[in-house]
Amino acid sequence: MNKHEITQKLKQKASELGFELSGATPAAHSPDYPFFLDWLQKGYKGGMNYLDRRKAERGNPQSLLPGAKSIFCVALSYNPNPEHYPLLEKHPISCYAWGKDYHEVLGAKLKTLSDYLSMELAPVSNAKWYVDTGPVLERSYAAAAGLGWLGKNTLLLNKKLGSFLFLGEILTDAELVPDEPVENLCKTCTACLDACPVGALEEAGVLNANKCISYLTLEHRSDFVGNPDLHGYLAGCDLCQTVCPYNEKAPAGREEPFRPRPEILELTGEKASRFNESDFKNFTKNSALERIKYPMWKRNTNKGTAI
Ligand code: B12
Ligand code: SF4
Ligand code: SF4
Repeated sequence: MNKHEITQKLKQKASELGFELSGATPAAHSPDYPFFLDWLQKGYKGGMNYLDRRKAERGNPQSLLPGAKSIFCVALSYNPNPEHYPLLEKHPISCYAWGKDYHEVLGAKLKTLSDYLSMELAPVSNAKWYVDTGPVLERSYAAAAGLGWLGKNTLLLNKKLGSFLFLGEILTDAELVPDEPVENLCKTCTACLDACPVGALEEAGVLNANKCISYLTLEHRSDFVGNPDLHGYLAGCDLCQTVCPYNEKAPAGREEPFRPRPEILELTGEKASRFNESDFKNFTKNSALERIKYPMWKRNTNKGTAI
């Protein structure tokens, strides 16, 4: 099979698996890598030391898969249903964690896709897939592969589907036909910069994690320094996405497992603050929230919620 056929069949399979977007880009150093290094140097990573530890790999896909020629990027929408959209305004859990853990959902699909590539389409090739946790500049490669552009809130944003998208990718030593990046359509809009209540978006496309509610609730492991306002959030933050005009127009995601679990629909601030460790474990089981530790949850609930 030639590279055109392989790429076309891979895209078709990605679509059959439910991925709304897919595209390919060469497995080269990302031109955005210097921004990443600069970002680390400014201390904007907060306490996420894992970003520092594997920084050399993040800039070089060859170190992850020697001989890699292409990166096949995919996106899966978790944009809420219209009936659940009003929850975005007050729910203390960000909608990325309303349903099943996206690492599991995308991971299962990517494994199937990766096996299809390396066993059927290009049988002598090697492939490695990642969702979120690998040392890959996922947004930069997804943008290079034409899945969307990097919005001023730093999120990968697609004209039709918005930014409530999870990303994943397959590194492969098979050659794929690359896609072209798309135009950045943020233009003069500054809705996300204006909406961030804590000034975490220092400038367009630059997020300072030390101030970001998403970082503070999900990633900051110890007691808070000072008295940050979490604006009613207990886990994650959606404020710079809910205001984005492209999300307003985007269709709901089709993935059933991302719909809110009953425990999410029934959650109140009072319930959340009364969870003992075992309630908390049940509540977070199989969701992306499993990464939060109970002391972090208690710390966050002490700040209060809007419901
Ligand atoms: C660390 C991390 C975080 C940190 C830091 C976020 C950040 N903006 O950097 C925190 C904990 C705050 C976070 C929060 C969230 N995250 Co997060 N996170 C990551 C992770 C693991 C690494 C991102 C990273 O490297 N950041 C460092 C910065 C410098 O890199 P970058 O944002 O990718 O920026 C690139 C470009 O923008 C460009 N660039 C940077 N600055 C500039 C400046 C200029 C002028 C230019 C031209 C270019 C440029 O170069 C950079 C390097 O490639 C990725 C997974 C991955 N492996 O990539 C998920 C990821 C970015 N997160 C994701 C999600 C869903 C979220 C949340 C929505 C979760 C939530 N609801 O709370 C929020 C969104 C907050 C936000 N506005 O970004 C998704 C984003 C999907 C999408 N549509 O973009 C990812 C891709 C995970 C996934 N596989 O789906 N996250
Ligand atoms: S996730 Fe929330 S706190 Fe972080 S940049 Fe966006 S609006 Fe600001
Ligand atoms: S709110 Fe406006 S500036 Fe921010 S990402 Fe969306 S279109 Fe771009």
